[in-house]
Amino acid sequence: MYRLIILFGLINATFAAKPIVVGTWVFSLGGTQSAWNDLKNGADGVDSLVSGCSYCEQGNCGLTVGFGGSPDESGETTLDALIYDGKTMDVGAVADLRRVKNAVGVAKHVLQHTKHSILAGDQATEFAKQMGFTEESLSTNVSTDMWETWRNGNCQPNYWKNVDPDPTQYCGPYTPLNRNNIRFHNIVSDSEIDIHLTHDTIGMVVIDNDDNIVAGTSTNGLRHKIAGRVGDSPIAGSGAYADNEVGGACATGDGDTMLRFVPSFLAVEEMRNGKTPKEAADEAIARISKHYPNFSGAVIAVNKNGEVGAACNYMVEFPYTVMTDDYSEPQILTVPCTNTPREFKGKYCAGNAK
Ligand code: SD4
Repeated sequence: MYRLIILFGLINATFAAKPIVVGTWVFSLGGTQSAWNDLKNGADGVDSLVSGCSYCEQGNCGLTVGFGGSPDESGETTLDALIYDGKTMDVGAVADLRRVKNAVGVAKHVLQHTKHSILAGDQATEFAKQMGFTEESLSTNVSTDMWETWRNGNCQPNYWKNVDPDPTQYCGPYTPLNRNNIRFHNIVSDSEIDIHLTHDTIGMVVIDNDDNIVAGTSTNGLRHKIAGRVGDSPIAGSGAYADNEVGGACATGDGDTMLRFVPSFLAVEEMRNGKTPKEAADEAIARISKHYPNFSGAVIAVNKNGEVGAACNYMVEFPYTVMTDDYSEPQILTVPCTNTPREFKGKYCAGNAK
């Protein structure tokens, strides 16, 4: 059994170790272990992070990372992934990747075999095939059932606004409302979508044996997203960010909202300016919740000394996993969230339910 450590506010005092692997949500335990094993076998930070996120992409982390989950409005599962190398300040990412399972592996090829930072959509698939990846369907019976249930339920919930027919009642295709009828707020806000069922991402920060810091993500995004939607996870500074001079950070949650605030970049910059990882994560979350108090999400920050902190909003608590030389197996830490809705109190958050 993994030990559950609840260290509200004491996290910085407890972990200050290198090398270190940190992952989002309880489901990252296996990924954190996989990254750690590779690190101890001499792998560098990039390869360790790829190992950890790939473990999740193989179907080991529930339905929100990798194939077989979060079908978009057309029924297809598409993937976003990012690697941010804090030594070279170089990025490899894929967005809206189709029909290739190992998204973070493709992101590594973008990092190491191109001068670009992000490749997207079908062209990312063509690139992946050139790099030797297999093209295969990312749908399963489960994702097909999910999609059919959604479709038969009048496509509820969905992410449209200011369109006709009324997206809160009907499926598309939609046309834009004429100017006079537009309501200047979200008809369907994030808080109306079931945040416990629609999303989760593996985010990871690794400090390797040479003190190099790498951060990254992998996700299949939001369930029922509009086809072509790209979230925060593959966006540098938003899904993840790293700088060997300071530390690394990664994020999970309502990506459409979070990417507007580049929270991983902000967390690292706050650490650069002297904040502890916990204070930096708090600031990154507070910057978003000031404008969107009902956004659901979390940020993990790790400084170059291997101190860890996390913060979250609109959940009960946020669990994440940490592995260092001090432990024989990855540990689960939990941090309480800001703006927890009263009706959530006493319930587990999404990552625990996996
Ligand atoms: C996204 N941020 O695509 C991802 C999903 C996620 O917890 O992390 N959910 O918006």
